Amino acid sequence: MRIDVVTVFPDYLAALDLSLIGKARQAGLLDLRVHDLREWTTDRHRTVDDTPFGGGAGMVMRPDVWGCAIDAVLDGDPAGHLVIPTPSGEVFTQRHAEALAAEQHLVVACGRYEGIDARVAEHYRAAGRRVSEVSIGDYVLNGGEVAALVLVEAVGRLLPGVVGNPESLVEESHGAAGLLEYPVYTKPPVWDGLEIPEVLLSGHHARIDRWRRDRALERTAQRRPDMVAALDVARLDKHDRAL
Ligand code: 6GU
Repeated sequence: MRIDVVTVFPDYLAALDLSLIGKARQAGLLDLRVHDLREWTTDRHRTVDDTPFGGGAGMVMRPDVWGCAIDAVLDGDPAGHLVIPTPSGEVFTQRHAEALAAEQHLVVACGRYEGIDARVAEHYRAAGRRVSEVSIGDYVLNGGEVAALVLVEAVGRLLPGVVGNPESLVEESHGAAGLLEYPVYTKPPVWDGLEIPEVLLSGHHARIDRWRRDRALERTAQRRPDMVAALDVARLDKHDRAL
């Protein structure tokens, strides 16, 4: 997969050289290219923003500069999917990550200030392109760069070969079960006077599975009642329902 990120702060994305995503890039599983939006400015001051029509505080990013940048990184690729991080977007979930991981080419346009002139999204939609405006949660950041980091990591780890053991992707929170993950433990078996749940030492796989499912249900009910409400009742067993 190819991902182009366009930003006025390319250094913000340096973290994508590290860890699993950094390795995926080195291995050629992810072709990630970070670009400075100012490359596509034409004036002496390399201006990317201006005052909002209609008045109000802050600055808005100019559509002409963005149009040149996006056209350049789309590279004539009809498969290029434009992703615009914005607090006014749809809330980004694991379902969005899965859908984006199936794409061949993403272009992530990071806005700053009060955002990007709305005609940019409109222009690319009118041209028949897929455009996703996504928020990473109900709070406000100063720009789309941190959201781009979140997106690239959430999507990148789903690409074949990026996570060493694909089984790690099966049981996690926000996975197919629609539950948060159960609590996990490792050595030492006693730490600070705290023991691990005895069942995990039993070697009894059916009992361990049951215990984990109960804890996942319990945790989800406490922390995310919205996720419990969305569970498909037909897929719960009688133990689940008793909880
Ligand atoms: Cl994608 N951008 C900004 N600026 N703030 C946000 C966000 C994005 N998602 C949540 N808050």
